[in-house]
Amino acid sequence: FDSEKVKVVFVLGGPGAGKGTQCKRLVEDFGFCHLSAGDLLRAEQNRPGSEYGQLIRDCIKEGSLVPVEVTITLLKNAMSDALKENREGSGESWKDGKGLFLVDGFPREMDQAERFEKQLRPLATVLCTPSIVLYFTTTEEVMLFRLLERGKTSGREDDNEESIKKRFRTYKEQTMPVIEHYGKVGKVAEIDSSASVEEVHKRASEGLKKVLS
Ligand code: UP5
Ligand code: MG
Repeated sequence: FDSEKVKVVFVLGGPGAGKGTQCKRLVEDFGFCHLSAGDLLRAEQNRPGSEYGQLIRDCIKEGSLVPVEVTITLLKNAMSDALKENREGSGESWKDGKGLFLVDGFPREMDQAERFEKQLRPLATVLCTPSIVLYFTTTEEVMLFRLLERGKTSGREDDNEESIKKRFRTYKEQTMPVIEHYGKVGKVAEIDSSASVEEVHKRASEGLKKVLS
């Protein structure tokens, strides 16, 4: 494994667009390292003694963004751990050592994108500039339906209609400009994620191969 060859792909799309589901499938096929910013925040929220627990809980419920310092520190630690595990050959992060990070649900606003480029890219001597974005898109109707369905069993405090509406607003106001930015300067693979998981997976694999080539 050569850390010089680490690559980063941002996986973006609205709440419930299917980012997490598709990342899992891509990991099964290709052995990438999947880092979900939302999952890292939820884990930190539940970590006993975390000084950020309440702050994260409040932001997630309100569908607003957790201060970037918190998220970027969690991502940085997770990236360092994955790189270290890989160097030592002990980790599961990249099963076949392809050295590609799927960063799911981040960056969610331009300031976060800039912080990532400055603080985290150098850490892994990460290649691929400008960044590659895998962008899952479907209608709000579909996303709302999926999230309400999931909410019946997920236990996620933001899978209710009120929080979902707020998440949609944050996404449109703060995250869409990030996607437009990378669309202008780099490679964005836009994938219609309205179809079945299987069909979207096919499109995602093709889209990823195209943007990586
Ligand atoms: N499903 C998926 N694909 C399907 C398909 N093709 N057909 C039918 N059903 C499909 O999928 C959602 C649901 O839909 C699942 O039940 C799935 O089975 C089904 P999932 O893959 O989980 O979608 P995803 O896009 O990952 O949805 P998620 O709810 O995770 O999106 P969010 O972006 O809202 O959530 P995230 O965890 O990234 O962030 C949560 C909150 O954390 C944010 O609102 C914010 O408050 C905070 N946050 C930050 O502050 N900063 C960050 O950098 C990141 C998060
Ligand atoms: Mg997710």
